[in-house]
Amino acid sequence: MSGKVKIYYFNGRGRMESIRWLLAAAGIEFEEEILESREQYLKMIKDGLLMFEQVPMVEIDGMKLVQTRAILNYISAKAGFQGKDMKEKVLVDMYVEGARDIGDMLLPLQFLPAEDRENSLKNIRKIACNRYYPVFEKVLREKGGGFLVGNALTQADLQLLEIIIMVDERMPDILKDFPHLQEFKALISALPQIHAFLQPGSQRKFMPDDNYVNTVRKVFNRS
Ligand SMILES: N[C@@H](CCC(=O)N[C@@H](CS)C(=O)NCC(=O)O)C(=O)O
Repeated sequence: MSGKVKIYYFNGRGRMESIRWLLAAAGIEFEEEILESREQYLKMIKDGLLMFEQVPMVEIDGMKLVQTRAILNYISAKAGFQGKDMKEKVLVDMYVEGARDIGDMLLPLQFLPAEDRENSLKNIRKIACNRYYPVFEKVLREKGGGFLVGNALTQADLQLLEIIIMVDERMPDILKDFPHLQEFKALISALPQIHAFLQPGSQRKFMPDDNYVNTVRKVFNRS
């Protein structure tokens, strides 16, 4: 790999967190440029760093990559996290997108007025428990546990674990009726690179707070 990987985003999870997970799981070291001010963001645009004037942006292998899914797929391909053939890859992609459906519901949560968050959480819980978690539970049950696809770690395992942990943080009892998901969570969390990433002091970010939301609004000049 030419040069060190550098990622450009806010000091928070948002769309960058899955990329951090993937880099950590792949054992690829990275440094972060934390976006804090509008001036910094405008300078990045002026300098031609952001193709669509958006972050996440990741400098890797002499390229400046944007678009979250494209970045995730590139790192996954490098790390061998895409399954062993096309049929495994399409399953990986389906599971990743399914897990991201839940992530996409969580993403705007902190940006909602405080009084609307509770309702939104209830809705996320309902959808996760009735639609998405049963699918993953069934996949794991029928496989007899282990990884979601094939016999090796893929992007699907990482994406699902990230979502499970994020949802757990807000609803700690949500896995009670999903024994295979509980087992999966324990298994993948114990893999050495993941275990290290889950420890305090790693490059994993915390749940978004109002400070994070205010910074994002300031940088993008939004109310
Ligand atoms: N499709 C893009 C969307 C990226 C995106 O919307 N990023 C937000 C921050 S999380 C952004 O830069 N917004 C600024 C803007 O769109 O003006 C991706 O998946 O990376």
